Amino acid sequence: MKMTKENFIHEFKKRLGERYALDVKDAAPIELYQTLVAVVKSGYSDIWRKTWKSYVKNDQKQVYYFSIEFLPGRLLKSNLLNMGWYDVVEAGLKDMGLDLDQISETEVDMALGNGGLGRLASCFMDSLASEGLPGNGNGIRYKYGLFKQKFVDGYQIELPNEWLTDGNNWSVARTSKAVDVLMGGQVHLHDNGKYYEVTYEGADLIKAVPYDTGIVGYHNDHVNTMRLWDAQIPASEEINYPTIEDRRRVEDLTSVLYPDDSNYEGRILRLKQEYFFTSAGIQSIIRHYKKYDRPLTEISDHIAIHINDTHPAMCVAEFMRILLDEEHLDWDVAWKQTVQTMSYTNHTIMAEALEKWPVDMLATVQPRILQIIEEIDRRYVEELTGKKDEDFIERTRIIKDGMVKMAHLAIIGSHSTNGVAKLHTELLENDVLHDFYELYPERFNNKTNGIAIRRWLQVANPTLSKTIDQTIGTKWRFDSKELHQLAKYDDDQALLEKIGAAKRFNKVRLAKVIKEQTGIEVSPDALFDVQIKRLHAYKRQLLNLLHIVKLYLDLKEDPNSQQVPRVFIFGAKAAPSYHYAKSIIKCINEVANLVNNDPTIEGKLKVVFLENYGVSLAEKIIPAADVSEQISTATKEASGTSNMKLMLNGALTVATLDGANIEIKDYVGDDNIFIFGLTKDEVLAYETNHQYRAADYYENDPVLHRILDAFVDGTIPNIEVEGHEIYDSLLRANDEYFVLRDFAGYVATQERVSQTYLDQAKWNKMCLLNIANAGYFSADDTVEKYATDIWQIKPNVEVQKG
Ligand code: 26Q
Repeated sequence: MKMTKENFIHEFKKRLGERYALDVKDAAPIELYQTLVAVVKSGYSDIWRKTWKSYVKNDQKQVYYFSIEFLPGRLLKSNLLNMGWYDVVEAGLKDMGLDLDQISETEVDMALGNGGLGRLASCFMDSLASEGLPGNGNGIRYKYGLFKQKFVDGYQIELPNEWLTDGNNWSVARTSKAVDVLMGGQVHLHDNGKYYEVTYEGADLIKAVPYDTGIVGYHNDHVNTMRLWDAQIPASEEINYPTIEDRRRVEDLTSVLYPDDSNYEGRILRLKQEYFFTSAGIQSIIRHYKKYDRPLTEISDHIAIHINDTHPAMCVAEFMRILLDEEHLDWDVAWKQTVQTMSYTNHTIMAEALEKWPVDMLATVQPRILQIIEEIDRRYVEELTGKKDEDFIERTRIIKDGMVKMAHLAIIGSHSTNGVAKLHTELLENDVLHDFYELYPERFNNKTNGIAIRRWLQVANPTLSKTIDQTIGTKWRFDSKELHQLAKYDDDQALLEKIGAAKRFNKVRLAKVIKEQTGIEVSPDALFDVQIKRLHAYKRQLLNLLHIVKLYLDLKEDPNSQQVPRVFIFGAKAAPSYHYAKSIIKCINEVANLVNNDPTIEGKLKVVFLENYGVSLAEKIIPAADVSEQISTATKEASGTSNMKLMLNGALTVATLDGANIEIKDYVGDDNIFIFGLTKDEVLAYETNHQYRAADYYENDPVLHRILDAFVDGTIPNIEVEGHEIYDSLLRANDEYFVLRDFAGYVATQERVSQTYLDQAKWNKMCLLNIANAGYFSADDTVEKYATDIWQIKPNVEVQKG
């Protein structure tokens, strides 16, 4: 994709004229943005078409990544970068008196995900394309993205996120590729001697319309597709949807993204969403496969389907349904193809997040799918009877006590189950899924998560990127493991100073954002201590808050006590129904008010909770972070991915030995990370022996005692209710996540952090070594491992890399 500055300017002006009959100087930001998107899209559309054609021509095996969430954020800069147009377009705009940064800010984030899982899916989309791999996304085009968060009196309130109001400029509706999804009603089977004829009575017919977005690979003339489905009323069915309510029922299906993560609620609409995008995706895959007259008995040689967490686990049953009911394959033949085609990633071990759906509910949503799951379950039990004891079978079967266990369906119906970090996979094998590991050891494997280095370093942090170019050249931009070359320069004072200067530049930039959004003044000389992730008890934002309250009380007692000024920065959304998490938000906001407005603190301590955390805000916070808080209770965070993004941008990690933190530690070495807290074995021991008594820590540690009292004695104002809730969760409910147990270790570690920060040369050296080792967490490498070990797909033969 070649483009010169002159051609770009010409093309841009021409389109602006055609579209809006406007000159550059008269155009509004949104008009400039939409014009730019049109130019960019026309720049890759031809290659998009050719990429797809080449898959067909070469009969390449393709993977379809099924995920109920995708969280791409903004696409403009990332597409420009991947096309190799970034510098030319930036310069061309500048010549016209325009600013790329400013135009880019006009783009509304595509926020069709909650957090880690959805963002991972989007990093994988970028990497699949950039590796030239034949990979497609399959998901839901929600009308409303994840809610917009506002704080009113320190409380979170949720506003609708109407991201489609100006139309989404990147996607194309492919009405001609729509498929029909059947839901509800009753199903009848008639044995005609050869197979069962299946008829549905009183079912709803829903038209699934795909919206395709091009996913541009990095400098490789390769564009993949992310396909998101919208639910519509079929024109022929007007008669069956006579009332507004009837029509609303259909539209509601793809209206909102469920805002819960790590905690599932058994809502029927959610189950319908899961079936809707699963069925639409599977139908369109099989329809396309059949166009080329290949036998369905070999389909697993040509396509792979990935189940991202259990949300699309009905893929297993839907695939079987089509092979059985529509293609009339024998059960055993169909089952073999299904298991060979499917693979599954687990993202959590927390019991409350594991999906279990009532049998009755599934009967209402899709009775035929329930029948097929019942038959899979029956055959599973039959097969194991006599080989395994009854307990084992009852523990592992799919349907138990009137509930369908989706993880069991995904594991039994696929050839691969993977965890997302070494520790997490180990826990799956030895603990949570141990029975299945015993049964199918060859199915289990680890794939440690990775991130799109392009977005999280090249796009988000151009200043640091340039410094890296000047030191080791630009090869790292194609293979991020090359970042390790930086390690050789760990005594190069000039470079260390430049790294420090880049950080400072980004801190000034963030300080401006903070001032604009909150009115709070922060000094870029202070240490920026960052915790950005969903709000959840296990992630322990509360531990961070207790430390802040300690620093505040110390400063009140002795104004000279604290050495290093710190700015604590939070970004976090709580699920709207998660009461406790919302109380923690309120408490953080009230502590912030107290600290920031206390003149005796004199800016030695600031607390900033930025509203509406998301991908675009992350792109501003991460490059400016000095410290990365990764402090979940060991065993609870499957992997984490913000830990990788922050490390890549030269933040030093304060961490428990949880998720991918362990692998970060292994790469950077003990001297370049701050580790504290209970280990996995200690946590598991407490959870079995029940010998933890949180109150002991309150009673025996006077510091902790005072801090906790501050939540209930008025020291922190305006949290009469929430302060007691938190106090009670720790002392009465015995502190489920061992916050008090880990507190002393955490404080001691934070003191070491402050001491280290005083020695800027040492600090910058540690930053450098973190950047140098972050290249090992590239999603490019992660998807390559999925491609070889799980999907058995190869890069497009026509791709030229580099
Ligand atoms: C399920 C059923 C009904 C409603 C909602 C849900 C639901 C939605 C989202 C359940 C879970 C999620 C999201 C989970 C998630 O983001 N997990 C994170 O995945 C990351 C990528 O692997 C890991 O890095 C994180 O450790 C993990 O918490």
